[in-house]
Amino acid sequence: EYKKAEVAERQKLFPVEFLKQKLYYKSKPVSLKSYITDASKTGIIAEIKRKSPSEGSINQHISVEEVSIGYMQSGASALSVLTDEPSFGGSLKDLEIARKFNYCPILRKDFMLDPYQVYEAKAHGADAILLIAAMIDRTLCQDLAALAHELGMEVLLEVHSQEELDSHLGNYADLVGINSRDLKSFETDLNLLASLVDQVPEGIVKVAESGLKTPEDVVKMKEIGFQGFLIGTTFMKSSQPAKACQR
Ligand code: IGP
Repeated sequence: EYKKAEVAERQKLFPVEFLKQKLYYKSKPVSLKSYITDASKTGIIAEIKRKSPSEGSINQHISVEEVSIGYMQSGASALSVLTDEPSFGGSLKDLEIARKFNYCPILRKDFMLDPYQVYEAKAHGADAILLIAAMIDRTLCQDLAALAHELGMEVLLEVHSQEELDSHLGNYADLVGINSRDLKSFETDLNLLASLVDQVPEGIVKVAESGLKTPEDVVKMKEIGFQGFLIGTTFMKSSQPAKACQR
C-alpha cells in the first residue's frame, strides 16, 4: 500500500516532535458527537472532495476557504476534509485551511494506519479522525483510537457489513458510520444503511455515509435512526457546493 511509504516519508521530514510545536496541536478540539446530536442543527457533515476513484474529477479548482465557509453558512453541522492526495486530491494543507476559517468540528478523512497520522491530524487542526474497519484490525483500531482520545479528538468508526460491526465495535468508537459504498465495486446502496442501522447499539451516534443525493434521502435516513449524514459528491459536483448543501 502506498499509504505506508507516504507516511514514513513525511515522518522523516516532520517528526512528531515538530508536529507538537504546531499551533493547532495545542488548541482545544470541538466535539463532533455533540454537534451531530444537537437537535437545533442538521447533522450534515459536508465533505471537501476534489476527486475520487469512483467519480474521477469532481471539482478540482475549488477554494477550500470559500467552500468550507459556504458549507457552514448553509447549515452543515461539521466538515469532512479528505487529506489523501493520490486518490482524492486532498492534502493536510486543505485541512489546515478549513480549520483556519471555521469553528466547527472537522473530520480528517484519510486511510489511517499509523499513529503518526493521528498526531498529524491534531497538528493540522482536526477534531476527529476516521478509522476504517475494512482496512485495519481491531487491535490497531483501538490503539489509534486511544491515541486520538489522548490528544482530545473523537473517533468515527466506519463499517460496511455486519461482520465488520461485530469484529470492530467496541467502546472506543464515539460515532459509527455505515458506508453505503462498497469499496471494491464503488456502488452505493442505501438499502445497506437501512439493514445495518438497527444493528448498531443504542446510544452510539450513527452516521450515514456516501450516496446521499437528495433532501429526501436525508429525511429517510433520519427516520430510520441516523443522526449524522456524510455527504461529499452531491455537494461538490455542483458549481456552488454551498448552495447544494442549503437544500
Ligand atoms: C462521502 P459521497 O458519496 O457523498 O461522496 O460520500 C463519503 O462518505 C466518502 O467520501 C467516504 C470515503 C470513505 C472516502 C466514505 N468513507 C473512506 C475515502 C475513504
